Amino acid sequence: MAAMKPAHYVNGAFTAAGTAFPLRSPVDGREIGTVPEASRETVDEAVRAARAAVEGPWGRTSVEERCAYLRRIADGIEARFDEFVAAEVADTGKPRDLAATVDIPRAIGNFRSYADLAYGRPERAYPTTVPGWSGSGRALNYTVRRPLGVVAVISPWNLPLLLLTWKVAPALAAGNAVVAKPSEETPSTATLLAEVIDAAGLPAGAFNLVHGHGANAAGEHLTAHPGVDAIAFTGASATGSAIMRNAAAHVTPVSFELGGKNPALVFEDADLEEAVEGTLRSSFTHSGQICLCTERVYVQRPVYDAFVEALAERARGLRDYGPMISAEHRDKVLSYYRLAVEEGATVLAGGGVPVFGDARDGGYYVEPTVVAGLPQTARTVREEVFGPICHVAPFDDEDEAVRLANDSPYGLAATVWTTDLSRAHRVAPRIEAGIVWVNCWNLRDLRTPFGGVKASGIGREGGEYSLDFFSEPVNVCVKI
Ligand code: NAD
Ligand code: 6OD
Repeated sequence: MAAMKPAHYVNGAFTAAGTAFPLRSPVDGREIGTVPEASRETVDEAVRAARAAVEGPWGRTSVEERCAYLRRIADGIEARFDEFVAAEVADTGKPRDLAATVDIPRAIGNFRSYADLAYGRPERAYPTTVPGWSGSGRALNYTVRRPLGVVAVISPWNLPLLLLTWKVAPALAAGNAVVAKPSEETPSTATLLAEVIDAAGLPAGAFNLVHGHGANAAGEHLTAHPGVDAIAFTGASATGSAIMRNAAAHVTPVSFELGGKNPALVFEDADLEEAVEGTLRSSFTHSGQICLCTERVYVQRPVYDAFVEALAERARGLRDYGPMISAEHRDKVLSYYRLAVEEGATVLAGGGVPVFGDARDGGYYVEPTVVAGLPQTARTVREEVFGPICHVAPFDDEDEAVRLANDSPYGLAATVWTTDLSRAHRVAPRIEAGIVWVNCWNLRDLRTPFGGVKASGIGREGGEYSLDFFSEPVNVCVKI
């Protein structure tokens, strides 16, 4: 494959300004391209271009025009589908099938679904009567929504195009101009997206892309910029705190989708085979590098042994999995594999580095891992690993299951496995999480609220929730 050449896209023009840093394939550690690091000046130029777009032709577009642009962008990604898939696979090392069935189709879906939603969105009106008011005392109140202005979008490396477009599409639909910074690990599909947006003919400055690192670099220059009106961020909780400290200086609103330590509850009445298969998917899809992945599994005691044996056996049999994103992340995940043992865990599957006997041995792979036997206080049970590891523990009754699920600093997603519908409806609302799946995992409807509680985030995105975040309601009161 040709070397990756990510470029910034600022004010409708591509530029590779800035010092270049290497891009490595997680599959074998080879250098596959270089990425330009945006300087403070490049970021500033992008923010100024975005401001000019909001105050210029982009700011005067109607919702119908913006939705037409969104559909053109979706068509543009679709027309270059294979290129997008290849670029996502090259940057992340994820199985091609995953990129071709989830990442790229979902990115297309993000543009189409926000075009549908923004176009058909009703606003409220309130006919008002105020008795005793001097005059008629009658009025019509109605609400209109205005864009926020210049929006910064910061995205992570695990689902690069999916999570970038998940924010860019609603931000543009609502009429904002965007300055986006994708992860330094995965710049390629973002660059292709800029090419598609350029070809779709959006006015210069409506969408800008800058590459680079986070702390003390492009990410921080952008999120601390006084010209930014809102920040939509997906990434680690610690990064969210750092961004929030900078945002505080200008009281910039934030929407945060952060880390998780997601529980799965398997009740004795669950379809055990489904629960094992489902947990295998929820713990090991994309090698555990999805914020929604299960890292804590609680199983009701009568079916505990059978479940654990089946899950460990299936985990040991996994073959077609991708690497960790970087050597640094691989080392972090392996440090948790060692910590689990130091804390007294029994390793039931994996626990090390696989040997393939080919080029992948130079890559950043770790084995899918199942451990058991740790107390709830163990760091392995409390801290997000963001890799293919889950800890399994028993519980006795519903109350204990809910208590264990909620005993976490995080609260993003949970999974409940049961054939008892009443139990499902009883347990789901008691779990402190933004999303609870019953007998399924990551079955997504893009209109639903998405986000977490506690250290897992601030606010909700998805459907109208995103359109709400990316706009301000203005109430107009007209006297009758
Ligand atoms: P990260 O927080 O290290 O980086 C995310 C993005 O933030 C990158 O673009 C990075 O360059 C930028 N960044 C880093 N420091 C910054 C700073 N000080 N100021 C501004 N920008 C900065 O996260 P990651 O390693 O890319 O992704 C993994 C993490 O993201 C995990 O914790 C995972 O749970 C979380 N995540 C959450 C969701 C969700 O929807 N809740 C989705 C995906 C990933
Ligand atoms: O599916 C989504 O919309 C979404 N935001 C997924 C996030 C996954 C986290 O890694």
